[in-house]
Amino acid sequence: MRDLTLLEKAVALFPKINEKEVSVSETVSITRDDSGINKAVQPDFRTRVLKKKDEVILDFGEHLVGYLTLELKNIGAHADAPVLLQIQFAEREIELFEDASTYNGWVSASWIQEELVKVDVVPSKLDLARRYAFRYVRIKVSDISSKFDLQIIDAKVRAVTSARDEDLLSCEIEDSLDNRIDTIAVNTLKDCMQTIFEDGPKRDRRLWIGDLRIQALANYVTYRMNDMVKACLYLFGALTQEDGRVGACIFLEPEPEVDDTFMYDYSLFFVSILRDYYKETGDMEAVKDLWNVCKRQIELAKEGLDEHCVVKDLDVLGWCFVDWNLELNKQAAAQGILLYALEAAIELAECAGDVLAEEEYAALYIKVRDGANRFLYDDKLGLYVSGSDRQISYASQVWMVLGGAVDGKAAERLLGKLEAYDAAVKMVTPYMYHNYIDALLKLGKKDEAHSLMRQYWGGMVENGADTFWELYNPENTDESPYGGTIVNSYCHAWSCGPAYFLRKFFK
Ligand code: RAM
Repeated sequence: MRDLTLLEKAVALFPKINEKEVSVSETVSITRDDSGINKAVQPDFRTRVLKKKDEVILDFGEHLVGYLTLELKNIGAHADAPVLLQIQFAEREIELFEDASTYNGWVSASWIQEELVKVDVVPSKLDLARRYAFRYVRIKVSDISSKFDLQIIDAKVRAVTSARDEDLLSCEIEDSLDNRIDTIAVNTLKDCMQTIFEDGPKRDRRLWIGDLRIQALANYVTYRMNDMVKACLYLFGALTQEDGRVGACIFLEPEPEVDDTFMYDYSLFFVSILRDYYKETGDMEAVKDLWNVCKRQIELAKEGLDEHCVVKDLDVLGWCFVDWNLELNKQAAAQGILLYALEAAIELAECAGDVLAEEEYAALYIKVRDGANRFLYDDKLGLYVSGSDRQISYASQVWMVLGGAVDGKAAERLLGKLEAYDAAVKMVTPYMYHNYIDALLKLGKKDEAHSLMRQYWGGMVENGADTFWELYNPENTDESPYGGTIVNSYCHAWSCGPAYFLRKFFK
């Protein structure tokens, strides 16, 4: 369904993209041995005379999103054949050691940040049309005529983001690790802020709702581009699926369009993002415009309940997202997320003056909570179980706490038991860790929340992160749900949450 009025409002709120020219910080070599990755400064690339198979690695000193321009010159005879260049872009050094030809995963290999370019005329300026996300660029002369050599006399990037440095709220954070984590989280958010809040500028470069929830929270304490959050909410509200369901993500080009993927949790997060936005801005217009979209999401979520008000389990991958752990059963987490969204819907109903809806949701909340505690709670274990195999996971307990199925001391006991339960299915993304930290904060466990954030995001810092990653499993740093780390994204929106936690709770 397309609501053109909402769509027009969304497009009118799109931010301007700011551009900044960035030069190479250093020319480097990057090698790998048993001790890990070694980076060494090399003579400036401009001084190199490149023959067949020679290469240079440019380090721009920071993670960027943008367009590369190379100025090329021939040395020796007139260019009598095209120059064949292989250009690789990497967000992290490790990507330079991956072999694209061996990738065989289920996400398209076309995301791999690599170009093979033929340059017919040299000297010339080579402008790469595609936008890339990177800190490093490796340029290899794959082939060149023996009659001339190549010199790269300049390399520049036109870096783009809609975030403006001058708008960033300043924040004094004394502890050096916290300060570093905040800076990296802010950079992550910044590079994902384009016309919309993108999930990752390397891949998928589109508006996903689960990512938006966290980006919006981080935005409120950093760049405060609240109209951009509003634009994204209106896009989701304007472009729903045929039955009025909010889709999991939106494409912007060639025309804004909703994806055919939907996820039980992602559709419901529309309600909580609008509630957070309203709390932040007091924007009644947005609540009025989008209230019916919220109501439809609750109606559709109800269709997924059985006679005991328990979310019916499905084994189709992706029916509900929750985390990128492929073993995870999603039923109990979905139940908790429904409760979480119902709480937001009750608040919004009150502010929209929709008394009937408010009463209906309050009654439904109690039934869904009772359903959780009667049918998804194992008395003996003292933990929530999920699916027919009664799986125990972090995600299930965390979402039950966040949804309020359990609270106070009982919730503290639940999380204590969880930590002692070794076989519990673990979390693999910063996205799910974010929710765990949120649950600890909800229970007033500020110190534990803070130290978990330092430990987990600090692990990425130790691994040299310039921006935070899509996936980080400390127990398996090579983890990828896609069948190969070469398509993992290393500047991923849903990992920018520490900026929100640090600035709002841990100062
Ligand atoms: C990944 C996307 C996005 C996330 C979805 C569910 O592929 O990059 O971050 O929201 O999965």
